[in-house]
Amino acid sequence: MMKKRLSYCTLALLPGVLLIVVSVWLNVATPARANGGTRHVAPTGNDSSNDCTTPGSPCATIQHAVDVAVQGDTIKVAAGVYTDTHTVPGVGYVVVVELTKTVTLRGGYDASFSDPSDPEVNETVLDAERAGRVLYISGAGPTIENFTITGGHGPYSGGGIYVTGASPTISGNLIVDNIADGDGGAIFVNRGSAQILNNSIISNTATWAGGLRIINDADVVITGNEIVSNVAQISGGGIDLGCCGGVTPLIERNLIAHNDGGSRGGGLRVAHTHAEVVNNLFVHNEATKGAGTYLEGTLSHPVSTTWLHNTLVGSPGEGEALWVAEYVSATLVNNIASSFLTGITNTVPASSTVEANYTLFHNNGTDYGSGVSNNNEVSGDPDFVAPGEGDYHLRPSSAAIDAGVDAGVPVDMEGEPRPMGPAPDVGADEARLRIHVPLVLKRY
Ligand SMILES: [Ca+2]
Ligand SMILES: [Ca+2]
Repeated sequence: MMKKRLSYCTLALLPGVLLIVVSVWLNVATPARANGGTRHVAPTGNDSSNDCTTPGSPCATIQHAVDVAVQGDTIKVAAGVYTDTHTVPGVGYVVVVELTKTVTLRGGYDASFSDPSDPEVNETVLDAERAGRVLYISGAGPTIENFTITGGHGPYSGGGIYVTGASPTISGNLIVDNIADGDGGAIFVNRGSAQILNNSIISNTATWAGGLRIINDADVVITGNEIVSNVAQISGGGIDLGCCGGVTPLIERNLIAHNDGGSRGGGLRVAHTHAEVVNNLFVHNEATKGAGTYLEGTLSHPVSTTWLHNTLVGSPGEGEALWVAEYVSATLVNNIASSFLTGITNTVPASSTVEANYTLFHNNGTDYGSGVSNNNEVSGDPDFVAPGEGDYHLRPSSAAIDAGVDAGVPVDMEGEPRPMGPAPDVGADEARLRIHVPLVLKRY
């Protein structure tokens, strides 16, 4: 880059004839740009003797493009439905795509493969048709974005996407209607790390963890997702974090709504590990214990969790925003718990502590029980804009506005700056400043 810039500067100073000579030399010296870094896949394509590098002659299957790709390649996939399941050699899993190299896999293209891709217009569906999982990722750091991932069936863990010992970025996908017989209907992450960003994770089912299952100290970031209507029979409807406390997964700016966690943890279950939970909106999740969230540790793997600026809304007379079982240390600052049977319940005060600061409890049967240290409580109506329509922004009359304390969170659930006005708002939304036009400007 530096060299190129230097060439332009030098050229500008040269007389015309010399300029032509140099230009000709540059043209000769610069090879035609190879297209090897980009591969192309379309339903109309052909895999036979095809390295997928020519947009006009794409490959037919994503797996073939992955197999011929090298580290760092981008594989562009055109709109259509891809159902080509096959067995991963050595592992025996049936998948649509196996990824063991660091490539970018991106859907949402039209037949010309021109950027940017648009999955809304060019829906690119990976459908395992219940023959196996959709994606199996191990030992690499690929990016998977702008796909619809559906029809997956995990014989045990991971219905849609199975990640083991890898560090993928999974971004902008619709992950819908996948099933795991065991845990992780949508995504299962074992060890490694994963960035799970801005996906819609909807209507996936499993025995444990209907949506996301994270275990064995996988260092995950779960940000900006819609995690809705996932079902677990036993625990963790939306997200289920498991063993072992070596890392602290971050759950930030997600909508976690209408998930069913069976016995424990409708929206979220955190068990035997840590979690930082920031700027999330939990709405109408269900479980026998902990409709919003269920926290449980053991003596050897206690739970330590920090909750900043979350809004938890239940169905009046049902469930708990937060159910705390044994060996939990929970610190809460600037949260809203509204319309639950019980806001926060600490069922084992002998081994668990809950410190709640600047909490707005509203419309609960009981706000909190014994074993909850409640300080600087905020009282009043959060006065959401239109909860019946899923709009949990704060009205100007909300008791949550400017009622919080600086918790070091610089944005709100939608990425707007925090604080606006004199102080941070309690809950996931920071209400936009009302603009007061100064008198002097009103004259003009
Ligand atoms: Ca404010
Ligand atoms: Ca806002």
